Amino acid sequence: MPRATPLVAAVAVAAALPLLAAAPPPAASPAPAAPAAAEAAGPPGAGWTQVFGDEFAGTAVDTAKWNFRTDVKANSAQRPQNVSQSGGALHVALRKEDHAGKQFTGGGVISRKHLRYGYYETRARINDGAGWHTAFWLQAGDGSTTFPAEQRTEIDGFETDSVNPTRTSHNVHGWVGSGVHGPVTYGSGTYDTGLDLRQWHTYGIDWSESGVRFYVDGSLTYTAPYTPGQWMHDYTAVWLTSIATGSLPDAGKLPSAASFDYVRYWQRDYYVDNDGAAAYGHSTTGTWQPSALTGWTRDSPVSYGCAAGAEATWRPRLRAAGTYEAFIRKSVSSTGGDPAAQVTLDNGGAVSTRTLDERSGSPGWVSLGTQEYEAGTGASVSLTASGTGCAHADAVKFVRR
Ligand SMILES: [Ca+2]
Repeated sequence: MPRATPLVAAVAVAAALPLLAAAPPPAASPAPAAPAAAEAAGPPGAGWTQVFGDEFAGTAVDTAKWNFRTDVKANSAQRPQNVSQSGGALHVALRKEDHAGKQFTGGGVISRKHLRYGYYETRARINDGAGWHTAFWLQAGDGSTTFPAEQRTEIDGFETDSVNPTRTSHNVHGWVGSGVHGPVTYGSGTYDTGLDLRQWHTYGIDWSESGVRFYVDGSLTYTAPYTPGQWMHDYTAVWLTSIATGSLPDAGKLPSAASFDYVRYWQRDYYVDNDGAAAYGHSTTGTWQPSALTGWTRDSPVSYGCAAGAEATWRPRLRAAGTYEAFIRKSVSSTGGDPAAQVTLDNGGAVSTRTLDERSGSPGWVSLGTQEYEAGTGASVSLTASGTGCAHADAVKFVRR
């Protein structure tokens, strides 16, 4: 088990600098060898469906999937020109090059798609030579700045400083945005993997409601708590990046590259919240207003509807047929809650209803039972106000069993 140490170096602040005159085109990076064919570690357990990924098989970055990292941080400026694909992998060129006030350039890609719980995996190798920080990590943003205003969750599948090519770290951070750190950090610190990370290795992140589990080459290496009450759980992009940090890079080893063979994301459980409107499968009829009650995550809104018949509906997009246990997240207001809200579960054909008493008990997930579902959007959960008190809508989840 890696030792636990506070971790702050990975989040050092660097202000963006104005662009300087363009430097001459950099020399081409050496072509990294194609990755050896190897079995992916894959997600732990059964029931997963891959719903996002890139094998980096083509000769150009798929800009429909990816933004480029273009910030200026620590010892390097990041440039789209430094990212390429060849030999079945994505390469981030690391260069001695004057740009944007820095003497070195790195780069990376950030997924346009933002995701949440699931299993993320990449196969990567870092460069040879000191001075570079390569990472596979999750955070909001589009790569134009290190610290987007909307950043809340940061999960680092690996962060490796090339000065120590056998050492890495796995981390979870909570932010309040724009580079301001929140009170939540669960870091493993830096530990020695016993592996040469300049060679290809797989790195996995299993992010669920119960925490975050980190894997290297299929072995569980670290578990961090990150349960919904601890900090906001936003939707995050996948970042595959390399920048110059720490002591200045060893120029004699440049140009070089950090490489990523693929990135894959699998989903198993399906959450539908009321914070994303129809884009996330949530819709309402009648009048619903923001509630002061706390939702299932620290920052998840709750809304309330008081008129009889006001209805909130959550409709998951199940990627695979199978057995799921459905839940609705119950809110409690001992004076204003609806004592007889109606919960309707439609599994795509069979409909069942039950009464939810929001005036007693504790807030939390309430099971609606376990049954078979088809893939697709046929299933739904609806909450209907009885007209006595006000019904409260937050989220539902379908957990694979
Ligand atoms: Ca909510």
